[in-house]
This record gives sequence, C-alpha cells and structure tokens, in this order.
Amino acid sequence: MSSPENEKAFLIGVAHGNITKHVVDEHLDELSLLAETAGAVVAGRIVQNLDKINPKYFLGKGKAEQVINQAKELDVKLIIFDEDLTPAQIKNYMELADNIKVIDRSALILDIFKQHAQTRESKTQVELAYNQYLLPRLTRQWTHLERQMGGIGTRAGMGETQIEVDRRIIRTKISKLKKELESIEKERTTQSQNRKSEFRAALVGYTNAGKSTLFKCLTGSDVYIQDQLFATLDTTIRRVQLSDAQSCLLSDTVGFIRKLPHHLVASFRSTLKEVLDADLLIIVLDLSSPFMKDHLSTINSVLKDLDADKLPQLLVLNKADLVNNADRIRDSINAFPNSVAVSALESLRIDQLKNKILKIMEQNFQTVEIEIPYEKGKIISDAQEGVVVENREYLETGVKLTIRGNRTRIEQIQSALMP
Ligand SMILES: Nc1nc2c(ncn2[C@@H]2O[C@H](COP(=O)(O)OP(=O)(O)OP(=O)(O)O)[C@@H](O)[C@H]2O)c(=O)[nH]1
Ligand SMILES: [Mg+2]
Repeated sequence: MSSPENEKAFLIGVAHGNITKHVVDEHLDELSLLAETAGAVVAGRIVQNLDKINPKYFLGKGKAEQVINQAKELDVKLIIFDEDLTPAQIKNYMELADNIKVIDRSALILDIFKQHAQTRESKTQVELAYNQYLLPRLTRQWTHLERQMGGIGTRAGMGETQIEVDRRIIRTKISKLKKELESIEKERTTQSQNRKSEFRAALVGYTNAGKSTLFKCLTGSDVYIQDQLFATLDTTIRRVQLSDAQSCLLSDTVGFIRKLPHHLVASFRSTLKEVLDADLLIIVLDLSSPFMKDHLSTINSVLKDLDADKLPQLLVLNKADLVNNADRIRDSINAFPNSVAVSALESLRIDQLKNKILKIMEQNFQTVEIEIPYEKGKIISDAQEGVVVENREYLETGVKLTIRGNRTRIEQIQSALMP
C-alpha cells in the first residue's frame, strides 16, 4: 500500500454556468487544504472552462485524456475533482486511467473524517456515510484499485476484508451500522437529559475557524487543536465560568464546510441536532479569511438544514490578532450587529465575549424573593449557588434572599422549599 504522505495529487476545478475562474481558484485553495490534511502533496491544479458538462468524464474526452497523460508524466497517482462525480464518471476514469485514482471532493472529505474519527460514535457515523457513498460506486475496478494502491480515497471501509465486493454485503453492513448508531444515540440522549436545566451554548463554525481554541480558552479544557480541516469530529461539553456567580455549559463539535457530503450530514445529523438543541449558538468565524462571508452563508445553510436557524446567535470574529488593519476589524463588527472580535489564541477580548454571553443568558433571568427558615441551613446555602444574591436580610425566623438567575435554576430552588 502506498504511503499517503507521498501521494502526489492534481486538483481539478471547472468553471461553468455563473461560476467564474476566480471563484474556482478560491475553491481549489480550499480543496488543496483538504488534500494536504488527508496527507497528499499537491503537484498542480487545473482549472477548465466548460460550456457543457460531459456526462462521460465531466470534462471533454480530449481534456480528460490530457489530464491523465500529464499525471502520468509527473508521477501523479491521485486526481481530485472539486465537483461531485457520478458513479459512472468515476468508473469511466478508472478505465481510462489505469493505476491513477480519480476521486471527488466528497471522497476526500470522507477520507479525512475516517482518519480523524476517534470515538465509537464518530467511527460508526463515518463508516456509515462511507459505505453509503461507496455502494453505488462499487465496481471491480474500485476493489482492484483499493487492493493494489490503497491510500487516500480508498482507505475507508473496505480494504482489510477482500471479499467485500458484493453490494449485498455492503447493504448488510449499512443496516448493521445504522442499528449500532441508534443504540449509541440512545445512550447519549439519556446523558443529555440531565443537562436540560442549564443554559447551554454551542460553538458552531466553519472548519479551522478556531472553535476548539476558543473552547479551550473559555473552559480551560485541553481539546485537540490543529491547523487542519476537521481536527474535531467528536463533541465535548464543559462548563464556562462567566462571572463569579454565573456559569453555563459550552459545546465544541465538528465544523462545517462548503458542499459537505450529504451522507456525512445525514450520519452526523443526530449528534449535531443535539448540540444545536441549545439556548445560544456562538458562531465562530475566521476574521482573517477573505471568505468569511461565504463561510457564514455555508454555516447558515447547514443550520437551516438542521432546523437550528431560529436560535439566538452571537457572532465571534476570531483570529483578530492576524488582522493588522483596525478599520477592517471595526467595519466587520459594524457589518454584523451582534458580534465581537476576539483572538482565542492570544486570549484577547475574551471577557467582552463572556459578558455578551452573560447578557443573553440574563434575558431569561428572573428575580425572586424567598424566605428560608434558619433550621433549613442546607437550603440556605444551596439557594445561593448558581444565582446572584442581590439582597440578604436576617429576620427573626429565617433569611430573606433576593436572588436573580435563570428560570430553571430559580424553579429548582423554589421547589426545594416546598413542604
Ligand atoms: N492567529 C490565530 N490563530 C488561531 C486563533 N484561533 C485558532 N487559531 C489557529 O487556527 C487553527 C485551527 O484551530 P482549531 O481551534 O483547531 O479550529 P477548529 O475550528 O476547532 O477546527 P476544526 O476542529 O478542524 O473544524 C490552529 O492552528 C489554531 O492555533 C486565533 O485567534 N489567532
Ligand atoms: Mg476543532
């Protein structure tokens, strides 16, 4: 099996319809990062203008042959299309290209997910998405390639067990994975029920925007941070202390990307929906990226797809330390009404962010007065946890407290006082 570290790759982008060459170039920059994250070395990129998509090779036949020949000359073993290829197109390329693998963006993203999955849940999710992607693409050539070459785009799923050429086996595998996922999800739902009484915020954003770095900065928890796409696949939930009296729960989860393969969105749907069942979405954007606005629209369309577009949002413009131009920072803050510019890496303006979260949290705060008899000493101390004590008065028979806090916490305290 070839080592993925030295897999030389060509990237192919196509300008057609209203997609200009300039846009294709930007998309290829991103594809290049994806390829590097998967372990490839990008040896070149080809941007092709097309009036009409050729059903057989996506590109015209002449161009397709030219690309393959160029690849052979430069000892390139992997060709990656930014566009989705149909199963038939992949098959045609396999016939044309001998030992050169031709894959699309979805296969590349799936490969990265496969490499980065850590827990049983994410491994099962990725495995399911991969097998669903593979099923219509399963051909003799594919299994031949997988066995002969391995590496990027063929690593996931099959490989080890050679006889899995039969679609029936893949189908059985898919239904088994689905069942397994259901049972993992059940366990997780039980755990999450216990957190319902707390204010929950979720970090959401484009991959590599700095969500995990911000998570670490806010919670002190040592999560995995890398200058890589999809470093995080699994969700982590920790507490953030927002002020002396107030805290909330914060989650860090998988990032989004343009054209996230729909099998992956489907597999991760339940995890994502649970994370997004929050009181506040903290959208993390990379202020230093020229594509920040595109990233935001990708995020919003995934959120819409997951029915989470109506939740309160707070925009965090991260990596402000990389932007030297103060005007640009100010313009961006003005352009996005509910936003704050921070540097998670250098812990800049994190207090301002915490205050903003606190303000949103306080919108659903209540202030109540309660009287607790002195003999209920434990309740007296419990009632001052997780709330702001605005006034404390010592009466003859007990303490009168004026407390302010989130509705659920106040209700908990009140019910503890019920006879
Ligand atoms: N200069 C600078 N770099 C940052 C900042 N925040 C994060 N980074 C860097 O950006 C890269 C990605 O950071 P992560 O925190 O892993 O990003 P993420 O959004 O969790 O990414 P995925 O989990 O891969 O989707 C790392 O190299 C970080 O060190 C920041 O405020 N300033
Ligand atoms: Mg991360």
